[in-house]
Formats: sequence, structure tokens, C-alpha cells
Amino acid sequence: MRQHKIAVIPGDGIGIEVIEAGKQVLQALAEKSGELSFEFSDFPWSSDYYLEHGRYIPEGGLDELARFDAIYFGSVGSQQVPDHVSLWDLRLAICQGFDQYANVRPARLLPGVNSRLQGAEKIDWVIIRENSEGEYSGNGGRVHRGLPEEIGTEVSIFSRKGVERIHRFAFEMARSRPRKKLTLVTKSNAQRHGMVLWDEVFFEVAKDYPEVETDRELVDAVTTRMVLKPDTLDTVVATNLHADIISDLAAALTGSLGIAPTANLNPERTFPSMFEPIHGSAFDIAGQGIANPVGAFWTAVMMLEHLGEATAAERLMAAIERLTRSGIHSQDLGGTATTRELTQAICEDIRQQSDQA
Ligand code: NAD
Ligand code: K
Ligand code: MN
Repeated sequence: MRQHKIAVIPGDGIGIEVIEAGKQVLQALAEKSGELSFEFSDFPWSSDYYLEHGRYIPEGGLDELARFDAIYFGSVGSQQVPDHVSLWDLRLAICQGFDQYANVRPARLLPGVNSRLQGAEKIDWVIIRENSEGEYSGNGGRVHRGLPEEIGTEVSIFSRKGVERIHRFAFEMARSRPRKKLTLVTKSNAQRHGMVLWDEVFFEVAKDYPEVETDRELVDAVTTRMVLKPDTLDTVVATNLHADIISDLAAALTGSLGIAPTANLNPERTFPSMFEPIHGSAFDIAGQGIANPVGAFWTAVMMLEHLGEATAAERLMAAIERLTRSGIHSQDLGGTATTRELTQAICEDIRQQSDQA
């Protein structure tokens, strides 16, 4: 029996609903397999926890998390706490504490899902988001607070080491995919220091990957290319901020923010990696039981792949695709199915898959 210890942090809003759904699906996979089991440990770290305790992560919390094989995360963000507090004190504290510098965001139109974009069926992208530096390095400040002279700075810091490791990761990803194509996205015309470093290091690293075809695009231009020529992109590497934005666009072009998964990876595996749907707490639909759990399910596929459970990952992805192809959708995709109905349908599919599947 292969056992995986999973730290579960549902967080806030629909994060709680979709992660509960994801756990049920993982449990169904374990039962189906008979050789695989999950030991889930729930952590109540959320905005409610913060309002009660004054912090998102208790003393020694990261050390406790470090013992797990992976972290399954929902969302953090509440109307009672400023977003910059919740983001930095929980999600970014984990990403940075565990050096999860590679954020991987696949985008692909699932069968049976409608996109507003013509030609969206050609989308098959992996966006690699640098996850530790740049605009999110945490440097900057405010002086002359409250005065007309007040200044706020957001200092974006890139190190050669940080840039090189994300480019290497992106080249490895591009090489592992059929098209072996990597697009560098920066804004080096306007951001003439850090972004120029990105460009330079990219073409240095490219020399080690002659089999990977490369090109480059400015971040504003790449948004038009994503819409007008989606089939010309495959693997994309971009900074923390730029990739955050273009990956939400990618999710919308492939149907809904509710579908898209992501992995925050510590590629060296010194620390656990963290897996989450890309969406947030969705205040407008939280508590209604109608959130789309597919993003959390696809996230579970990425977590299974990371844990070396290729068969279970394939089984789950096949079940997700059969579900979307059948036309049973949640409201964000124009359907009426609830989170629970979609979860039950996936669990049922897994139970009924033939053992050869
Ligand atoms: P959001 O992703 O929560 O919601 C944006 C829109 O997409 C909403 O209309 C929502 O209903 C819809 N949506 C998102 N996920 C859905 C799903 N699974 N099913 C159906 N519809 C879905 O983004 P937001 O409104 O910008 O942020 C709300 C809160 O979430 C904020 O506090 C924000 O900071 C936080 N947030 C957290 C994360 C994270 O934890 N990684 C990511 C994004 C936003
Ligand atoms: K999330
Ligand atoms: Mn985002």
C-alpha cells in the first residue's frame, strides 16, 4: 500500500467547498486502486482563524507542514481582511517558505466546454509563472503616510539565480512536450533592468536546449496573440505578476476560472509542493454549493502526477473529461449542476471505470 500524507488547507469561501469535493474524489480513487491511500490532515488556517488568533499560520506551522508529501490548498481571501494581508500571510508565506519557485498552469479546452473564443480548441498551453521574486519579492514601502507627498513603492527584484532556475525549469517543461516550443514573455522595453536580465539569461539557457524552439513576446502583445493566434503558443514563461494576469485570461479563454488548476512546485523536493485551483474565494457564490469543483479536481490530477501516481492521475483526468463531455456543467459554464452533483458524478465514474482503464 502506497500512502501519501496530504496537508489540506481549504482556507476561505468556495475554497472550503471545492477542496472537500476534491478530497472525496481522491478517496474514491484510493478505494478504486486498492494499492493507494491518502492520509489527509486538515489545517484550519483561514481568515476566520486569523480574526480569532491574529495570524494565519500558528507558531511552528510551517515546520509542521514540512512533514507532508504535498499540500492541497483552496483559496485565501475574505471581505473581513485586506487581501494583501491574507495573500502574504498565508499563501505567499507557504510558497516562499518552501521555495516553491515554479508555478505551473496548464490551460486546455476540456471536451464539452464552450469558449467565447473561436478556435479555442487549439489551446494547449502550459504557463510557467516565476513564483518567488519580482513584483512579489516583498520589497518596497510607504513614506510620508497620509501626506500629499506620500510615496508607495513596489520594488521588483530579480536575481540571476532566480531567473536562471525558472528558465531552466521552463525549458525542461517545453522539451517534455510534443511541440518543444517555449515563448519568453517580458516587458523589457519599459522595465529595463530586471526584464532585460530575464531576456539575457533566457537566451543563455537556450543554448543548452537546442531542440527547443524559442520566441519572445512583450506581455501586452502576448494577450492579443492568446486571443487571435492561440495555436502559435505552447509553453510560456513569465514573471510572477505577468503570468498571474495572462493565466487568468487563459482560464477564461478555456471556459471558466472555475476549471483551471495550478501547482506551486519546489522542483528540488526539499520541501512539499502545493496544489490549488487558480480561482479565489468567489464571494458572490460562496456558501451556495454551486462552485465548480473541476479546478480542484484537475488540481488533484497535478498533485497525483507529482506524487508519482500516474495511473490514478490518468483515471481522474479521464473521469473529468467524460463529465465535461457529457454536458453536465455548473452555472459558470452555463449549466445547473451543483458542486455535490458534479462530485458524485466523478466518484461514480471512478468506481465504474474498468480495471484496465
Ligand atoms: P475569484 O476567483 O474568487 O472570483 C472571480 C469570479 O470567478 C467570480 O465571479 C467567481 O464567482 C467566479 N469563480 C471563481 N471560481 C469559480 C468556481 N470554482 N466556480 C464558479 N465560479 C467561479 O477572484 P476575486 O473575486 O478576484 O477574489 C475573491 C477573493 O479571493 C479575494 O479575497 C482574493 O484575494 C482571493 N483570491 C485568492 C486566491 C488564492 O488563494 N490563490 C486567488 C485569487 C483570488
Ligand atoms: K486558489
Ligand atoms: Mn491570480
